[in-house]
Amino acid sequence: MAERTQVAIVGAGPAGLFLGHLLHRAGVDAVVLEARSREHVEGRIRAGVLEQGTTDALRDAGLGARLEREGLVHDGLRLTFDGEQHRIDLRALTGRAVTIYGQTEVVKDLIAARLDSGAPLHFEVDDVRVDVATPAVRYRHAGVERELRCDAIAGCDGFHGVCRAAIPEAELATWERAYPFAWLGILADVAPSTDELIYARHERGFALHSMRSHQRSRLYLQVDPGDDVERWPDARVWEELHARLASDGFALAEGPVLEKSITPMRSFVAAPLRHGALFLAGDAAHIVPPTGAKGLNLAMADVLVLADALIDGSPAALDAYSDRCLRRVWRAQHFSWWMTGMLHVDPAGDAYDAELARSQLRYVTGSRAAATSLAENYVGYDR
Ligand code: FAS
Ligand code: PHB
Repeated sequence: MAERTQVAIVGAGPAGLFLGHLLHRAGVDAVVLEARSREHVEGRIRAGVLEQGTTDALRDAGLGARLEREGLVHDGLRLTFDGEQHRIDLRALTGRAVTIYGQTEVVKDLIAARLDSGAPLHFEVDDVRVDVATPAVRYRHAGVERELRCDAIAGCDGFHGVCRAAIPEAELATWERAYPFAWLGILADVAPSTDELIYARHERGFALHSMRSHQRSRLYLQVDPGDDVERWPDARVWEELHARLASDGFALAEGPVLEKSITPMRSFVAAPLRHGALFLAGDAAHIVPPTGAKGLNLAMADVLVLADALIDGSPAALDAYSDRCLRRVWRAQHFSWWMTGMLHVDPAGDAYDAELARSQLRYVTGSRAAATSLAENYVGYDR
């Protein structure tokens, strides 16, 4: 069965859904194809921090209502090391803030908007094949083989998707960095013990106290990359969080653990982001360690540029897409790598590495210039 649209979007994560939303508002037809079920996509617990550029874009696109009601605006963040907690005043240093609003909620809002619009969004498709030359996307849905002819294909199918592989290896450059640690994350049914995020470096490893609401906490621990959640009963997780987040005057409240998972950590970039009629956006093109809270925000920023280029449709706009995104992507790559190195304990590291990290932490919490550098990258740097 042959169908036709202007843009075939592969993937209904934040990138694919937001692209579909922006194109629909501009009168550009698109079909969103998603491998998993709606329940699975809406149930994934991932990012939590939205840059002001992301929240502004969501509001401008008519998606700000629940975000306004439920998003938690944070003017600062905390760094804990050597038993002391230090505040980085994002608003005073940059004039901007960040908003805590789970990626899960962003995806639910985007799916609801897509379904309300009546524009095509197909869940549980399989065997997706990308044909850049035609261009077309072939897939099976409800047991029926389908062909979607289009003018452009948006590869928004994440790191493990199929779109990036449709670019010949000889035409694709990739850069990758593996890390000797991963993050164990928990969602706990307990009010946060802090009103701002706490990033902690401790000799036992990194920890992060984040949140999803005034009733739900989101916390992370550095663990070994090959670690298994079975080896992390709740009591052991809380014991490590208490030890690593400890500072004068801070008390961590425990609560029922609703979700527990281990996320591997990598840095990755593929370039160019365009190959003929195929355009990569989000995790399909780049991955960062979550220490800098950049992954989701990079995906949304790619989509803003890609939507403009597809709506404009001129060769110049389409040609400029990749380079315009890669400058911002590499800035976020460096910041995420730098934050990760400063806050995590490398198992292969030595006492000299530990002193370097402590010195860096003293510098960013003691110097306005150094704190400003961290702050302007954290709130989003796109110059
Ligand atoms: P996504 O991976 O979100 O979406 C891709 C979509 O494509 C998925 O729905 C997938 O099912 C679908 N798909 C894949 N193959 C397909 C195919 N062949 N056909 C059709 N559909 C296909 N970022 C942060 O900033 N902070 C965090 O704490 C954080 N934690 C994370 C934890 C995990 C486990 C992961 C994997 C990522 C995390 N990230 C975090 C990064 C994350 O938020 C991503 O940056 C964000 O999801 C990127 O969005 P997309 O590019 O839309 O990719
Ligand atoms: C989260 O709340 O999930 C979160 C916050 C900040 C990060 C990473 C994850 O750097």
